[in-house]
Amino acid sequence: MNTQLADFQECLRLLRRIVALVGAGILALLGLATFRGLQGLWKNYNMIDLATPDAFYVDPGLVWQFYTWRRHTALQARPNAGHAALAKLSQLKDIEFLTITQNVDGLSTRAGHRSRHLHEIHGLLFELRCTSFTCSYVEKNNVKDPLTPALAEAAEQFRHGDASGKKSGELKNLESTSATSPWSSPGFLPVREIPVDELPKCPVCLALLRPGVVWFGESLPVRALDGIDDFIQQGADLILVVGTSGTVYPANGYVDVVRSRGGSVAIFNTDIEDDVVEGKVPNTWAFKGDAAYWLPRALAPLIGLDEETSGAGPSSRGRE
Ligand code: BJW
Ligand code: ZN
Repeated sequence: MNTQLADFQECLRLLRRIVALVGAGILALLGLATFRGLQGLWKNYNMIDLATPDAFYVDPGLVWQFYTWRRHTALQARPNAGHAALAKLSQLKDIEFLTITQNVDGLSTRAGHRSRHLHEIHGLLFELRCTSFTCSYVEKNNVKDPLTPALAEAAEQFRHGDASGKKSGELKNLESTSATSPWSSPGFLPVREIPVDELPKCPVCLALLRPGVVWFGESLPVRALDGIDDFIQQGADLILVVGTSGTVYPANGYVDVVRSRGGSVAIFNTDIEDDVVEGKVPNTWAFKGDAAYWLPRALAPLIGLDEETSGAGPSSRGRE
């Protein structure tokens, strides 16, 4: 039993303005890889190195194969009890609530999260943008999988739980965690070279399309940043910090802003510093374990705990 749960829940009843900052850990046990954890590899590439404009400029075929895998795995995944808990919070009438998600998988929306209380600050896998400076083509909610025939292998190799595209027996030889999930990284397998004209093209100007996500060095959507600033400046009683390493700017700044304005912090993560877990950091609660397990339980006084939020699958098991 988490010793901080009762204390958190007692305070929770008094709070009216809540922010959630969400990262890849909310879906880690669904089999989707986090960026900086042990699974943060795609083939022999560090996922972080592929999330840059430079990587796309140098080898768009490589980066498109990576995002084909990401799109495919996100389409296969289903929102979990953590997503459901935040979605329920967004639907409450007497709580002012905002979710800032760094995730690009669209799972919050699929869980029923109210869109006006949700900012997807790193974009979406299912949005496509033209790379030409003179063209403003943007396509939303494109779930075609794969986007072009040349990308079929990057998606297809996971469709049957066979990350290698080879016979299932050969999968065991992969040097990665890939054998544990049909969605995990395909390990150190070679990447195909795909010519640019076989990649997704803009229907307006025929330039290369790119995923509508925010890479390092790129600016975040201004409307989202303004919306978040407005909300936090009016005061937030609490920030829920859910499954994020807090290493990426500007998302990582929101915790300190809320705290400096008198708000409390509740951390849901498998990896939390001992001081916080031991309750030594003022106005900070720690729920160490799977966020998808702890989030609905911690928020139960506000959202109730039903089948949807309690979660029945293995993804919701808590670890303390
Ligand atoms: C669990 C769990 C379970 C596991 N339950 N928990 C120096 C040089 C260049 C740039 C910079 C610089 N200093 C600062 C910058 C700015 C840069 C930045 O922050 N860099 C730092 C890395 C240093 N930021 C930017 O460039 C941003 N733009 C910007 O700032 O523009 C202005 C500017 C430009 C240049 C200089 C200065 C200003 C844009 C950032 C865009 C980030 N994009 C990505 C990719 C998105 C597309 C995609 O998904 O492919 O966003 S990177 C990646 O990191 C992704 C994530 O959203 C983001 C955050 O990761 P997250 O979610 O926290 O995942 P992990 O893996 O890090 O953590 C998982 C956590 O879960 C861990 O804590 C686990 O313990 C936990 N966990 N299982 C609960 N079951
Ligand atoms: Zn175009």
